[in-house]
Amino acid sequence: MPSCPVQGGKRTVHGLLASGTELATQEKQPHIRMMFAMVLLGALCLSSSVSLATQVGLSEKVLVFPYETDFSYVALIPQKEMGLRSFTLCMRVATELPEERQIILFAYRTADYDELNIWREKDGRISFYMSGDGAFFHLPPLTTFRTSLCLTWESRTGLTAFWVEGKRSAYQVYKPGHTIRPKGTVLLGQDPDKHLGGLEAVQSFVGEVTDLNMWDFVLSRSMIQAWHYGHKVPKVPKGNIFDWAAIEYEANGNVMVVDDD
Ligand SMILES: [Ca+2]
Repeated sequence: MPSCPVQGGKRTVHGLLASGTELATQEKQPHIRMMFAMVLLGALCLSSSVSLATQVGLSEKVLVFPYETDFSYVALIPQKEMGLRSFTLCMRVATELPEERQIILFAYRTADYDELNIWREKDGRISFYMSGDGAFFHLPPLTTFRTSLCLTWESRTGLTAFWVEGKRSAYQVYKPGHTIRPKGTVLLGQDPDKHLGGLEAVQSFVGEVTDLNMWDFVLSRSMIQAWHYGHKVPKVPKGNIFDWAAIEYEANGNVMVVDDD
């Protein structure tokens, strides 16, 4: 299927394949079977381009958000509920957006709260918000070249830091005792002002994201540095909330999944 890059969509593709098999066994005529095959192929192409079929796995792939929109996003489905008292979140990100432009880099929202949002602010600082006021960091600027960016936070102490190219920022103490609430939605590309809505083009992400991984604990310095250099298990544990190689996601709008060349 050269013109139809289906990424192994789970629910939709399985459903279509199952019904296609039933039809094919009922009808023995070869040309009829061919027709079913073509219909099935067409349905698969359609489902990959217009629906929110869940796809699985982005190993060696990059998400490209080519335009500023208020509708393009990728929803990420976590492997476990995100009621969190600590985490490490890592991704590689590149953008051409001008320096003074706000950019949403990661948004996890429940019905009433921005649970875990990462921004580049208008003044260039990188910020981290959990349900209210944020923590702001002066980091090297995001550019057209990929930056490896991690964020760690631990509720017991409140210690939080960004890690750029494997190097840690100064710690800040942010919301000790806080718990991130479960049962929300993670979006890349857009900041929802309400759960599953209120998207604004002027805050959208334009650029590339790859290798996003998340753990429900704070990785050690050596693990974060190993991740930065592209190492995997056993030097870096697999993400137990998001593991890029096995990540479940739903792309909407103008988002491209391309080979990481
Ligand atoms: Ca907003």
